Amino acid sequence: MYAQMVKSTGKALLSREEMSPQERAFQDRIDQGEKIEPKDWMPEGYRKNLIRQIGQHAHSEIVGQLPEGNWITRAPTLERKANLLAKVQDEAGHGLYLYCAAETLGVSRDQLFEMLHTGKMKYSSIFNYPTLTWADMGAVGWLVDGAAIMNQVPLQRTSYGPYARAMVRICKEESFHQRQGFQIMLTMANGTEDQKRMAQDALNRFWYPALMMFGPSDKDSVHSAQSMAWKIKMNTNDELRQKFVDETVPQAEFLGLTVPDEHLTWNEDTGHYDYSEPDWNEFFDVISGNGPCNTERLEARKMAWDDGAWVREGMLAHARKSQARKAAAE
Ligand code: FAQ
Repeated sequence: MYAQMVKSTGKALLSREEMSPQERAFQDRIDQGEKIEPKDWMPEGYRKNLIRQIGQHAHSEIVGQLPEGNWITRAPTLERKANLLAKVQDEAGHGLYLYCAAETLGVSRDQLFEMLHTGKMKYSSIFNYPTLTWADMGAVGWLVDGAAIMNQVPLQRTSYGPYARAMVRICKEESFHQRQGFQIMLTMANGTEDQKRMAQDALNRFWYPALMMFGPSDKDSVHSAQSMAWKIKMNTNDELRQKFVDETVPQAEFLGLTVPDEHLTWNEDTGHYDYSEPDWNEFFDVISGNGPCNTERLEARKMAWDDGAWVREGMLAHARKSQARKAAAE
């Protein structure tokens, strides 16, 4: 796995004295806020760690279409259907920009797919949970896209140029997604008793999985220290999780819904909410492949890959014929 390769370089967090002159000059560029571009020299660990993070991010966008795609045919109105369809298409686009960004680091898209399909690369834990009711479309937009934005807005300033630039458009679109989700929640929370119950149930089921999207607590995060030194990540997992809780709790109050955490309290001293941690055993179980929908999600992706073989083969045959015709004409 790429992450293991990064860890196994044994070069994480070198002091300035331990760095080679080339590594020192690279770190200086990062510290001065310069962007690193594909043809620039970069340490092997930087390249591999970026492939890992961008690749996982791309896979998350692609696998992330499945829980919502499942509801397009069952959306309650034509307007809701059009909005959801547009959102799911946006996620496909995000995956494609991110695969392009990863490709600039010398990995092919086929290799990335192979790593996804064989379980060597992860995708976000959140997409291993089922979407059981229409209210889940509200909760996914509000909470899942809300958490994604919290994480991705700082990534617009990440040190790798192609990744940072991809984030700009992605963040704009995720903001629309978050609002459409919140609007679904608002409608349901102010609807009939049954609709309000469905909205509350969706919040109950998605709250902790949304908190898990930010990754393990800082003490268990293996990549944060090096990724932050290289500005591949701009904040720690716990910092972003706290920010998400602080912004989302007042939104839940506005909806008239209850965050399913009996220990949730505003802390005057810290100026933040105190909240309960997610069940980390569940998190590690889900990212090890044992979540409620892991098998289903991967099967769906593998089937899409296999079903698309004839398109890839046709396009390659067309490219070969065009090349041969061009060569013959010359
Ligand atoms: N799920 O050392 P750390 C979206 C893994 S986009 C699965 O803290 P890191 C849009 C981690 O990979 C959502 N695995 O790792 C949308 C590592 O394993 P490895 C995706 C996770 O990288 C909305 C191990 O645990 N966003 O939702 C997760 O420094 C709606 C140790 O963790 C991104 O990918 C997790 N939640 O921090 C689409 C943003 N957390 O690789 C459709 C970019 C951790 O060694 C519908 N990524 N792991 O085998 C990041 O910011 C970081 O990669 C983190 C994790 C913060 C996710």
